[in-house]
Amino acid sequence: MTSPIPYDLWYWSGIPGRGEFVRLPLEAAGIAYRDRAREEGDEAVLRHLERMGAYPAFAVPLLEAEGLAIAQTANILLWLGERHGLAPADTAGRLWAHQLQLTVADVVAEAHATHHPIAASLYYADQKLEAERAAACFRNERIAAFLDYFERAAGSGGWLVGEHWTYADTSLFQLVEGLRYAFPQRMAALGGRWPKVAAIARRVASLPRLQEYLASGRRLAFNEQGIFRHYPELDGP
Ligand SMILES: N[C@@H](CCC(=O)N[C@@H](CS)C(=O)NCC(=O)O)C(=O)O
Repeated sequence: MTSPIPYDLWYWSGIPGRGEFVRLPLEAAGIAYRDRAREEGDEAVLRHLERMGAYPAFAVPLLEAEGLAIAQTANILLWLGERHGLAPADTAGRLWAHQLQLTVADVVAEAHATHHPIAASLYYADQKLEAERAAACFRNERIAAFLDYFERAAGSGGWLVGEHWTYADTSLFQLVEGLRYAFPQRMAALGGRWPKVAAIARRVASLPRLQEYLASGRRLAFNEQGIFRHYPELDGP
């Protein structure tokens, strides 16, 4: 069921970033939304965050929908899951999808820390040596630890949770895409280690509305301003 009034998504206009974890289920479910920074520029995001009244958000993504202002990616998805049936309705299933999303968020934070291990406010060039050490650990230990986990966690119905796609699946897709972009050599070296994860990612990309979205100009390419960045010196087999 789609709201007659498009939702407002606030997220930086030039990167897929954490906003993409919200865009994907909106797009896959055909839920109308306005990508406000892409219409009005990133300054509008800053102005909006400064002017929020009750329930201010510290950072984007921020989704405003049906009188609510919801921040924190996993929180937004928890709400979308409940409101639009993009996750199981029962407590155990709802918490399971949320738990998987929080784990995706952990990987996202670690992936960001590979190129910004000291501080997000410093340039990459100013923390390059530390980044090389952080990226080596992430590449050699953490990618496999997390994806082994998602492989174990995947259900028998062809998706992470239950018999239908949920926001956990769209997030896993985006995570795998991001890791492939940032660490192509390492991901290739790990090859077919995660057949269920790879199948879920393929299934997500084949969802009819997502096929259309992924081929459209609305889909932002990964780049070196975002969370998943490809710096050849941070990759390796
Ligand atoms: N835990 C938050 C993290 C939000 C976050 O760090 N957003 C970034 C963009 S991806 C940001 O705008 N950060 C500004 C800041 O931390 O000052 C979430 O998952 O939504």
